[in-house]
Amino acid sequence: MIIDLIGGGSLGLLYGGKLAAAGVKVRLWCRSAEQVEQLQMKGILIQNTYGAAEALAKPEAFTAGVIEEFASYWKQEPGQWIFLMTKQKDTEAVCQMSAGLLEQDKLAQDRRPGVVGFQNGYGHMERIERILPGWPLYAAVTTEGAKRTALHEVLHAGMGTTWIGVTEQSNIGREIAVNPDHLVKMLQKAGFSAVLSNDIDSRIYRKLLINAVINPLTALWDISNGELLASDKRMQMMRMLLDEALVVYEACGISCDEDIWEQIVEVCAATAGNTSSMRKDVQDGAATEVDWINGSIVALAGKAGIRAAAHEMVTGIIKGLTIREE
Ligand code: KPL
Repeated sequence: MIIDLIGGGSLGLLYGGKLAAAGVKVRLWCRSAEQVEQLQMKGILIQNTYGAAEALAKPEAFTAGVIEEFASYWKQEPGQWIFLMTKQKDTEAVCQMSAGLLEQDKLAQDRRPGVVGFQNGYGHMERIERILPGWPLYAAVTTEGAKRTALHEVLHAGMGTTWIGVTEQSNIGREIAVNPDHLVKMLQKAGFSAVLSNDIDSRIYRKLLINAVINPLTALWDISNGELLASDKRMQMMRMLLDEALVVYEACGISCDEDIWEQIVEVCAATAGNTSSMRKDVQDGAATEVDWINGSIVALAGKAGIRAAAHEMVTGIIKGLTIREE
């Protein structure tokens, strides 16, 4: 089995490194030639929170290349799975490129690899399906905590679970899907807690709430996830964002766990020292995923004919913090 992981960020390094170290054939496609050079020289090092090496994938254990090379490698030796581990904003371009893989291929139908979208937020699976109609598409939701610390190094900040499943709106996955059992076994072999989910939509909606509360506030105040719990004022803001999102969910008929507030507090505590992905993007001056996180709550509200003013506001403020998003 060959797995093509697209995106050399924290998740790409974590999954790529652990899978390669466990003997799974992986190809990691990155944006920068500099990162590829580092990976080819040093391999992938995964460190645990005690500063020890949790896994090391030697350079010869995997293939690293720039994204532009992906199609030509794939044509020589097709892979069975593509993990989309790019940010939301890059996902469509990567899918367009994947669509091109099978253009000339007479056996296209049989050779379509399974595609797994790991993005935060909501709405991406619909967009992926528009670009890759008829492909076996899966959504993954993960609670793994990871932080890239160098171009070839990642800190495994918290062990989590990865759920993989077919979303409700997907009209193809269930019939022609590449069987994911083997993939889940490979992930388990590599040390991940991975499970097949027949209710991935609930997981996506739950994660959306967690991200819609934690991410913009940590980015705005430039604090770690745990610091959100350090003051009543901060927690009131969290509660306000959650309550507004819950009104939107109810208006849309989306059900949600009764203890979602407790779950959010627990995520903050369990990832106390972590920098949320949105805070990191703001720190780096990079485009954030706010449009797909808080912006999704605003869009869902719009569909239900109501407004989500607080989410609208944080979306605007976060976008204002990074020039490239203006
Ligand atoms: O998923 C996350 C993110 O940073 O995007 C959380 C759960 C907030 C952990 O940092």
